[in-house]
Amino acid sequence: MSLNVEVLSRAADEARGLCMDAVQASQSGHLGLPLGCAEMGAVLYGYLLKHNPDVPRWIGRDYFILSAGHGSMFLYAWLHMSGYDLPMDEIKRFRQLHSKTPGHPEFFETPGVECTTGPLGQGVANATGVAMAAKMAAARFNTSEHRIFDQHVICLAGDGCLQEGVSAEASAFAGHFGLDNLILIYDSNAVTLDAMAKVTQSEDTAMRFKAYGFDVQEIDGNDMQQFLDALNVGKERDNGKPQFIVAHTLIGKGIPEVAGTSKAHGEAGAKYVDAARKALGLPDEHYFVSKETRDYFAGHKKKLLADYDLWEKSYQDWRKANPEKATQLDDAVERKVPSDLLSKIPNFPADAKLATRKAGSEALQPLAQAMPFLISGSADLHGSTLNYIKDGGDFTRNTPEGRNIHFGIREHGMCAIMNGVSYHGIFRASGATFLVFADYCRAAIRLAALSRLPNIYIFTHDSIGVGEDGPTHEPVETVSGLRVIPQLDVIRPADPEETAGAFAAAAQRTDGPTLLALTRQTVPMLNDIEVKTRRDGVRRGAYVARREKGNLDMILMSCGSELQHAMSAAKELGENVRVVSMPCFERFARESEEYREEVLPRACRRRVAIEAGVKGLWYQYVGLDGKVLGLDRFGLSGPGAEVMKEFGIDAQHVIDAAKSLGT
Ligand SMILES: Cc1ncc(C[n+]2csc(CCOP(=O)(O)OP(=O)(O)O)c2C)c(N)n1
Repeated sequence: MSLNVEVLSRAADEARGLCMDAVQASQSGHLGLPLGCAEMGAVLYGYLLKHNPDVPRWIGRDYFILSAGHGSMFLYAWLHMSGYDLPMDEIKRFRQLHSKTPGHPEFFETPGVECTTGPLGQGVANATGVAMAAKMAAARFNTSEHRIFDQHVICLAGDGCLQEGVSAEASAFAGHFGLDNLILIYDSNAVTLDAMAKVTQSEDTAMRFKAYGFDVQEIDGNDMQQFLDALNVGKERDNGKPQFIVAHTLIGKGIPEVAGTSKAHGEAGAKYVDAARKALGLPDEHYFVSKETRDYFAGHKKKLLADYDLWEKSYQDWRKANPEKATQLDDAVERKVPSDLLSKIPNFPADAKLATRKAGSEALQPLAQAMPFLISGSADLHGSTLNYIKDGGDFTRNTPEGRNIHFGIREHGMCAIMNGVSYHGIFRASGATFLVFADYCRAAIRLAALSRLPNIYIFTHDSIGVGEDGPTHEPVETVSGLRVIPQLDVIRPADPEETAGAFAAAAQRTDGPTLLALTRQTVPMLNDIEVKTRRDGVRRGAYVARREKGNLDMILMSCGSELQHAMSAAKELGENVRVVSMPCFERFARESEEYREEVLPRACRRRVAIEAGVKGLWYQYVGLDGKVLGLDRFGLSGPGAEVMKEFGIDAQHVIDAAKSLGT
């Protein structure tokens, strides 16, 4: 079937009309991209994409990711036209409270929205992650008889996305690992927000992507046939190269007063839309979609559903022929995790002397066996982060079934790619680096939290205990900085058994990401606390590590490598002192009021907390009457134990602080 340019051109203009109406009504939002890319939207949603509007999460679909999330109305208009559960009422409520059409696309909020985008560049890396996951899925599940996974990942990005470093990290990764199922469309409209793009960029972007290992085509993005031809070439070229299509478009096309200028970018064109709508041949009726367009998309949907049925038939045959794989796939899609994970991690010897990163390495192996879809990457630090899955193999262009991902020194890219893997919906993504570099990852971690992606961050070298590498490598504010991200669990376990609990808790949490903060340095086994208590306690975020005898007189609290000091201090301070281990503030906050009161009884206000980092967040537990030991400054270069001593991170200082509280 050839492209019905006439009908789709009309549809493109009507999509323009929807965007104009929605932006005009909300007096906010971006007109430029939806207007400039309308022809491309018509080709994608009206012709090329393999998808099923009735089953948005169909595992066999093509993925379309709008990296330039500010152009959200582009997506909403085409999802609406395509017959997703996105009625016109929602288009009319663009950017209004609790609508399905939020300012920027949000995963979960709108059927058909694959990723949360808006922070520029992220979507390019997400698309890379989806493409990698699609390769991994094909390698694991396709058989010589059945190609269940045979899909393309199409990403639309603008100048802004490609200026952001994260897209460069991800694209270099995509080129290197030969993700030829990725098609990146560059909406090259010569305009950014403040000004013409030439004010800030003069590189040859096509050459840049060629250098990354992409195949490059250059087209007029407002010419539907050219665009379709380029997409088809891109889809057919299974040559180990991702595809880059430079699509020259006219930003704000349809509003001559602003088209082609930076004024077209936002909502400035809204005041001209009445005339613009007329010039496009649209009637006075707002939110207008003609019967011809409706009929076309209804017909197209029928075809999509017929294609889906064909796939479904082959899928059912595959299930019959491969029942084991089918069960695995079901489990993966449902994010099923064995409930007895923790018991699969052997106890550590009571005399073990391990860093929690090393304990983590040992905990990871049985988990990886029990969770075949867990993948583990590192930003060139597997040797230090110790999260390599033994016998898991490496992901390479020739071995896409490999479970260890070598992200290279691309922390931001790694975390944004991990998001893509999670959006794809089959694999559990874990990734590692030094904790201090979490700042490089923060934008992606924040989006994982917002989108409730079940990523696991295995971040090591978690405090001034890092030592000789000095303050550049010693996190002091980082753990607290991460704790304030909503929906992110930060777990800082105290010893190997708590580490086992932390890994199991992270694996079992599927409604959001978990960050594990692990030590570089050896920590003692806290044998005074029952193994079971240490392991299970982590799940609840905080627990009584040492119970007072007699009346409760004082509470010492801590986490990570400093819990040992609280435990030692308690011994000195007497029987009436309780120690509370607090490996995860967020988990503790989710516990019932009763449990929290049980662990930290309100009546006891003599409290001391110790953590080798900034103190602020501890005051919520310590209160005005208590004391916090930590450091509100950067660390020092020197042997780790000496740096800890220099800043008073030891049992003696806990004892002194406790004694200074008075009665
Ligand atoms: C990380 C990030 N920085 C800044 C912004 C604000 N912003 C939104 S769109 C935009 C300009 C993007 O230019 P381009 O990608 O060319 O989009 P177009 O003008 O073509 O719509 C900026 C700076 C953002 N959304 N994300």
